[in-house]
Amino acid sequence: MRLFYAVFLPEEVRAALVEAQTKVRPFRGWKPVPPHQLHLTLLFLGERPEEELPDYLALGHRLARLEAPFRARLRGTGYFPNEGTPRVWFAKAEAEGFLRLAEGLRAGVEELLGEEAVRIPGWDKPFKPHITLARRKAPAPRVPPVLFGLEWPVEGFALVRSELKPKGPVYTVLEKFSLRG
Ligand code: 3AM
Repeated sequence: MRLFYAVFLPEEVRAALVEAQTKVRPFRGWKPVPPHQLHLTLLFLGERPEEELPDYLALGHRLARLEAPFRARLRGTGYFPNEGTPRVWFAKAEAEGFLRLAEGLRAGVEELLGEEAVRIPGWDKPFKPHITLARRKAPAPRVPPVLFGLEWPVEGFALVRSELKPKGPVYTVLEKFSLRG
């Protein structure tokens, strides 16, 4: 199972992001993320054996009991990579809480997997809280930045299954964890 932990977004944040996505819609090379799939990845786990699923569920519940709800801010848009040819257009999000959640999940996964954790794709990359708005599949220009002035309450996160299909990934929320710290 291809798994990741993520925060999904309330309707007003999604609406602002969908509005921003109109900037890339004229360019066929940019593939916007469908509105219901917009999310902020806390930790990507990659392909994991199904028997590990209860461990990842338990980790999510344990962390959610420790961490309190928080407010997050949506900043401007940016590109990964920033130099050269971009692959991803994203909206930057800010909150100490995202860092705490990402760090807590990482520590928990490290405890579960030990040395093997370093084999998770992207494990060595620093956590940069962002919401991917569009992926570049073919040549397409950069678009001017969009600034957001939005804050929203983050009350939970989820464990998500990602299935790679020809038309793009399909996400299924396996479990939601409500922050109760
Ligand atoms: O859409 P974002 O950027 O939040 O990029 C993938 C997506 O993040 C990331 O996990 C999220 C759900 O798929 N992801 C996928 N493959 C990855 C990899 N090999 C990866 N992150 C790091 N390494």
